[in-house]
Amino acid sequence: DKVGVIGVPSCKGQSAGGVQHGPKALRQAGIIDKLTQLGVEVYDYGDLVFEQFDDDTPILGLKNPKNIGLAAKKISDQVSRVIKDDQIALTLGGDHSLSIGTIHGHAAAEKNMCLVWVDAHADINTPLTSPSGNVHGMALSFLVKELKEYIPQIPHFEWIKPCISAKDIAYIGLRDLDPGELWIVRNMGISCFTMHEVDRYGIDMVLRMSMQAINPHGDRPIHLSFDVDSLDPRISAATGTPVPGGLSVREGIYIAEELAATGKLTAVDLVEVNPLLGTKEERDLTVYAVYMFIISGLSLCVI
Ligand code: DIR
Ligand code: MN
Ligand code: MN
Ligand code: MN
Repeated sequence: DKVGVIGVPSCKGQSAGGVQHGPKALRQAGIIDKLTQLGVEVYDYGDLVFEQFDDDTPILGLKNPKNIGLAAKKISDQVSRVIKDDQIALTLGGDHSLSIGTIHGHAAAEKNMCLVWVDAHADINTPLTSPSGNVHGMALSFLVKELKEYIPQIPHFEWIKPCISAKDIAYIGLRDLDPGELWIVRNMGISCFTMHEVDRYGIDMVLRMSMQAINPHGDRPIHLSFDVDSLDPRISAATGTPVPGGLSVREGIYIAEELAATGKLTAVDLVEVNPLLGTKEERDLTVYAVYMFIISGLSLCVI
């Protein structure tokens, strides 16, 4: 198995400084060496470099449209290339707005892909429902076909074509939604396993139900978009929007292991690690949990 690593030092999809240092912190933890030692063929493409535009006026409240829209195009092209080269695209973020690019690029390379979104948040506000104007909380809204008529024209976002259907998405770990998001999740037909379902059924059954919903024959390429704030803040304090009552380390890692074991994992996003938040101990624990998640998941595919 081959893995292509793409660093995405993005931060303009949210308001806390520091999340752009996520890729560096994860690299320094030794992810690439460890994967290589375990027999994974790793291709490291380094960090994408984004031109910075300071004159970036919000549109309809949406902050940094130009920086984010242009970055997403670059991310999409890179992920698409890596997947077409038959590598698992491992994207190290950066804030979750980067998944506009990774999912768009994945869908361009693999028409039939499906998506598992692991997060405390649904990240499906439209520019009109968003209470914050932060694009990391809107990423999915630009990609879901059924939401097309609800999305206003945003400069630098015109190229983004909705590429995934509501029925091809499973959420895991949700526990903090805005009113517009709750309406969308209830009415659009996205499979949703909140922390309540994780408590009730256990993570293994939640994964089985997720796959039954979006990938019943097990033949579709899988995109795993993992926001570190899905984990409980006792583990992942070094993130911009921690929410109590999250996944345990093992529950998080179990998701990576099970999806890797399908042999169909094609893209993984690892987002919202912010090494400037929390104490040194908290930051080290957050990074170590992500390290374990990636190693346990991606080394399994060679066993
Ligand atoms: C909130 C927070 N729903 C928003 N979203 C976050 O700004 O739209 N996503 N933190 O990770
Ligand atoms: Mn989140
Ligand atoms: Mn998120
Ligand atoms: Mn494999």
